[in-house]
Amino acid sequence: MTHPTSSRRTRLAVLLGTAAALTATAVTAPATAAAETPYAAAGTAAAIAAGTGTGIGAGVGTGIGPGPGAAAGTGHSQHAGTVPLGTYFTGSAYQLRDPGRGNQRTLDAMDQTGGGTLFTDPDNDWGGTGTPANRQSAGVDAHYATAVTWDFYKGVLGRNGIRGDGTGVTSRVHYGSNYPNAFFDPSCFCANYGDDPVTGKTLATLDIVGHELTHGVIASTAGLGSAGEPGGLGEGSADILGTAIEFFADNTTDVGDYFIGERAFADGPLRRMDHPSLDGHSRDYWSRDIGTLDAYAASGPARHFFYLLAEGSGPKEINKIAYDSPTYDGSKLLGIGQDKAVRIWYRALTTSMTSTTNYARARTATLTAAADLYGPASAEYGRVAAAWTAVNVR
Ligand SMILES: [Ca+2]
Ligand SMILES: [Ca+2]
Ligand SMILES: [Zn+2]
Repeated sequence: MTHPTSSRRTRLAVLLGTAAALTATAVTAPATAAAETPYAAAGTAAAIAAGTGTGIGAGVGTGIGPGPGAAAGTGHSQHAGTVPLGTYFTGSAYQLRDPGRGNQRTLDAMDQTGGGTLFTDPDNDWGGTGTPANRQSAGVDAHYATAVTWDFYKGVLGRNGIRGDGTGVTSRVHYGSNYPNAFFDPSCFCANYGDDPVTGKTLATLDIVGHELTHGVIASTAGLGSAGEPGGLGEGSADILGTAIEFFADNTTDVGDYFIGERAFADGPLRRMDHPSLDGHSRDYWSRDIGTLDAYAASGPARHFFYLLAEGSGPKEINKIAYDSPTYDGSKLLGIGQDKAVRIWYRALTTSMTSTTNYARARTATLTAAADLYGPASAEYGRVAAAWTAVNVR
């Protein structure tokens, strides 16, 4: 990637994940640039359909008069091709509401910053041809990615919803006007996604949805602050889980990668994990001043740690994308695979980290998690230590 433009820099700086952050952003950068922007294994698509499909839809129009209930829809998304959707049949129309996943709902914010209207459809086929010309299509992206996120957290990590209480979030698309950003608001337990003014496309991609909903997980677990090193670890956690969710989706249109937001913007990814500083903004390694930087720049070492732990250092091709991850001390690292790396990070996040966790304590937290999961004498434990050292956290 090339050097970021100043507008890009602005966007990086405003890509925040909380309501408070949004307020601050709205004050400093109003209507112009950015108001705010940020899953799945083989079988996810099938799982989504299987989890909600009861065959109710098939009875429509037979005169039998199928009752209300869960249904299996088909969505035409902007970023992820044709996808299955968990929907609800009221008896006369379908809603973008997923009874199989805590009644997660998706609303059209109608370019406003409050309220919203639940998407409905007469035949359970959503999104037209999957372009911004059809208002439903953005809703398809959000509803699908939110379902994948639910399935990832439940199926892989054993977490029952974002708060762990089985409740689904509300998603709002077409949030604001020319708002190329996204954020999670714990107060309404809702995630909001704008549209990129350049392309008109929604920001509700798999990795950004996974990122934002992970802010909801963080809010109900570690509670990492939004500034300093805890802020960097919070944004890093959201990128780490968001990336794992994108890989879990196993989507053939939005293929798994170690970039964040690569499908959301015309000018390429917002951030990357193998070599964070290539975005012109993020740090690759921990340094004493890192807590004085914005949370995105400060999240670089966390992202980089995760990449090194999962995939190792040096040149590597994954899903036909070339990476080359450096280390602070020139060390050569072997990865333990993304699945183990995610489990270690998630356990550390939900059992050890707190609002004030800094990088040094994150190292300790992940070592404890690796010892709990794989044993204190395991190769995994040793590689966690080596990956932190490789980003200068000792
Ligand atoms: Ca991708
Ligand atoms: Ca990505
Ligand atoms: Zn964020």
